[in-house]
Amino acid sequence: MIDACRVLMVFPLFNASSFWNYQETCDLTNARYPAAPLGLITVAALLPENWEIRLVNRNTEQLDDADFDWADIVMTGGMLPQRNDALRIIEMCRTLGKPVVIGGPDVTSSPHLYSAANFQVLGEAEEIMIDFITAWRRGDRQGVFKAEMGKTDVTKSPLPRFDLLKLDQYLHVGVQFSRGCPFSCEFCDIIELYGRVPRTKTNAQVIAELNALYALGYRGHVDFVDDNLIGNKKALKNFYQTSNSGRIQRIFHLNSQQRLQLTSRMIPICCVACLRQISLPYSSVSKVQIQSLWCSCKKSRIQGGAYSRASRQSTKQEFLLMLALSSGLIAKKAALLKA
Ligand code: B12
Ligand code: SF4
Repeated sequence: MIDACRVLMVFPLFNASSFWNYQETCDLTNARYPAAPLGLITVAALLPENWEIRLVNRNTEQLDDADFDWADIVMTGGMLPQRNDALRIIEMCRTLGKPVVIGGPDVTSSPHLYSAANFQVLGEAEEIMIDFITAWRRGDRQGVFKAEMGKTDVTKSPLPRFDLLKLDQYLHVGVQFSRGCPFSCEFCDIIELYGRVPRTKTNAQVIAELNALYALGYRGHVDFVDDNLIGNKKALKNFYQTSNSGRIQRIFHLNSQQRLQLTSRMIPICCVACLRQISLPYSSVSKVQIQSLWCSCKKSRIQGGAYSRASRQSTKQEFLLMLALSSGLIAKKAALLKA
């Protein structure tokens, strides 16, 4: 049995032209990249404790030959706009004779494009990483491991290894409450990757994640990276009400990306839980519709900034509406909720 193992985790570069790189915002705030690699640090937490792990994010730091020399194995992967660099990393590994494992949403969607990797871990890794570890310990040097889509029990998802991050390099750090979405927008991969039934972590799990960040000295923004945060409104409401009593809500600014299924009841709950900004991506709607939506938000005294851009995934228009929940509104809604 081979046990000790040095794992080099490499988060591939995003395509340079992406709107989501927020280059100017990063320049203004001295951040190197907006978001941290939550997928890889979750996988890191699934590896045996005695395996050594080094994480290099190609969007924030240099990857050197010395990193490869150190490693017994390389793990990489990400989403579609990282594909070019992920393939480059696989090529480097092949040239240097290092076994490479690829995982994440892009290889799950298009495994045939990544056939040069030694191992493919397809889908959510929580319940199948153990199969890879067993195979590696047995001496296997190639294999494909596939999770049943939408079935992974996220209540068993480990606390991500936030300690592997250089927290000052990011605009925000992701925390995930749920996976899966009950909707089926035609351009979106979510239901094929994570299924139609929202699966939520327990409140204790998410609070433990926020506390872990706090214990590491992190005081910045937390981004709730759910596919559809309000896919299971009952669970979310329960979570927000639980987190309301803790110190967390006063320390962190929680951001979230979600669809406008926010009922008038959900907005005050989000406010009380200290959710400061909500991004609402819309597809297949007209500019007139989005403007009228923005106006109605303003009437409710929610400050908004609207951005529009052409969708990369379909020929239809895609809009992003940012809602900033002001502190005055938060206080007012909090008082209303308590009354
Ligand atoms: C937060 C998020 C964003 C954020 C931040 C992104 C970032 N840099 O982290 C923002 C809003 C910026 C964003 C933007 C975009 N996103 Co996005 N995003 C997400 C979201 C909702 C969560 C990502 C996350 O943190 N997940 C939590 C972790 C734990 O899950 P995970 O990454 O899947 O990791 C698990 C497994 O995949 C696996 N795994 C992951 N990596 C690895 C590596 C190895 C080696 C192994 C073994 C396993 C493994 O193990 C993990 C545990 O199970 C996902 C959907 C999702 N549920 O993941 C979409 C998603 C990744 N995004 C997607 C897309 C398309 C985009 C955009 C292109 C959208 C657009 N039209 O502009 C842009 C591109 C961004 C860019 N910079 O160019 C797609 C990718 C599809 C694909 N097939 O690759 C997804 C899947 C959503 C969808 N609609 O289907 N995104
Ligand atoms: S609501 Fe969002 S996550 Fe759900 S299918 Fe539509 S775009 Fe995808």
